[in-house]
Amino acid sequence: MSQPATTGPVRHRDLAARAAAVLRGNDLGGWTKAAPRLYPHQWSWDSAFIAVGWAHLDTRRAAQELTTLLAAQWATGQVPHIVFNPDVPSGSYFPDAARWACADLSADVPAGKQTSGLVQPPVHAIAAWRIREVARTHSEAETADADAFLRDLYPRLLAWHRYLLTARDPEGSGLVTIYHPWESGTDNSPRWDAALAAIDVPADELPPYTRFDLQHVADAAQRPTNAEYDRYLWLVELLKRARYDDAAISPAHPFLIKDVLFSAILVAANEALGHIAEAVGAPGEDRETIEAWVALGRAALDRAWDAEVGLVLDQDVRAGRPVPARTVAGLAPLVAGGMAADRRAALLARLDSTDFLGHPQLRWPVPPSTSPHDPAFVARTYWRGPTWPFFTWLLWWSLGRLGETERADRLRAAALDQLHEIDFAEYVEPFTGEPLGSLDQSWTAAVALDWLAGPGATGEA
Ligand code: 9WN
Repeated sequence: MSQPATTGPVRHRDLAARAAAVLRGNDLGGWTKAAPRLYPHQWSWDSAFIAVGWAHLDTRRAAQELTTLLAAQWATGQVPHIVFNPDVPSGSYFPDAARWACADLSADVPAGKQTSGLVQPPVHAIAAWRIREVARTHSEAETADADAFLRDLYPRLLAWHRYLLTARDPEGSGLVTIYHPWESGTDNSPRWDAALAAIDVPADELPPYTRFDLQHVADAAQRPTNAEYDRYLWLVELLKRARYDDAAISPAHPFLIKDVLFSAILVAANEALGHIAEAVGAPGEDRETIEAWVALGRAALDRAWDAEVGLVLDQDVRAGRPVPARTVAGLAPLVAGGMAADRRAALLARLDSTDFLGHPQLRWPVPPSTSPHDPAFVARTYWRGPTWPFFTWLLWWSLGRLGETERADRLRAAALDQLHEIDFAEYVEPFTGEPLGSLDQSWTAAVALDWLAGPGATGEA
């Protein structure tokens, strides 16, 4: 859809109105589907970004988004990566609730909920705290409601983070272990290529399946390949055999990776949880625990630095070696914060380099998911090159936290320029600006709303 030839504040106001319409269009009352057709369920980390967007329309609705998601939290503390919408006709998304069979296999699933058996990066505490910050700018009544929401959510968030720090890090290393590429949220990133290639899929043991995702994109090349899907589905079968029990999964699972981006998000989320703990008057003991988690995560990210690659690297636990992919995940300490001055300078230089924002062919200076210099870079394929607006938001938010205001402002300006031309696409070809994947993707609209609410964005503040 071409945009009307408006400029400045009017152009931005129009974008905000269209973003709000996307969220409202995907709203199913208490929760928001990730995309109109491709993703008709509630996704975990999408929900957190979506809640940040809702906050600018209605802070109570924003709170409800997270409350609904966390109501599906397992007894272990894990927050499932998908909460299934039981009203969606079969054939809408695969793997569906029946294929996961979580409630049949695990007693930890809350009664009446249909969920997946994986997790996604824990952005939720960050979103919960941001809702409260936005509420404070609105009214005392909204702030009081936001405080009540935080009091209700706090124990669940604490249990969620504790699960990640224990069951997902039995070594106490400060880095979270993921069991599946879907847990990273960056599904077919080159980060996972070597580990996936080492997995043999016994054709006679993998139950047959039909992909529905390809019906919703213009070109199958935008999505992961069938070979990748076979491995994704085989990993799910293995998790089912272990009845989704962490103790049973850990020793033998063929995909065990310490994910630096996931771990960095957990550090930032623990900082947010610390603010929440203070706001709700949590015991001092909790606050000390949370502070220790922050320090543990940062120290681990410091050790994950690879001087030769100039990025932090994931650690493949099974193979016993780091994963030398050049992707945005390598910039993870910028999200975690608190690094030494020389490391911070090196990471910022890397961000500005032709690996990321400084690449001369970029349509807009927003980060490609995989560096165009990585041999596995593919401009139109999912996590192998395209830019993802929600990820640009995460980086922008992180730069702001680091006090890198000018960089953050530049990034927001570029991101808004992009948003005017992509119909709230899920991801975007970095050189041509072609919108890819689903249009009207909820988290793309949500981050647009957050950027547009910020000072200067409308030209009026
Ligand atoms: C699998 C919903 C999700 C995002 C992920 C993104 C994609 C699913 C898929 O869509 O993953 O979880 O079917 O490809 O990679 O980050 O949460 O938007």
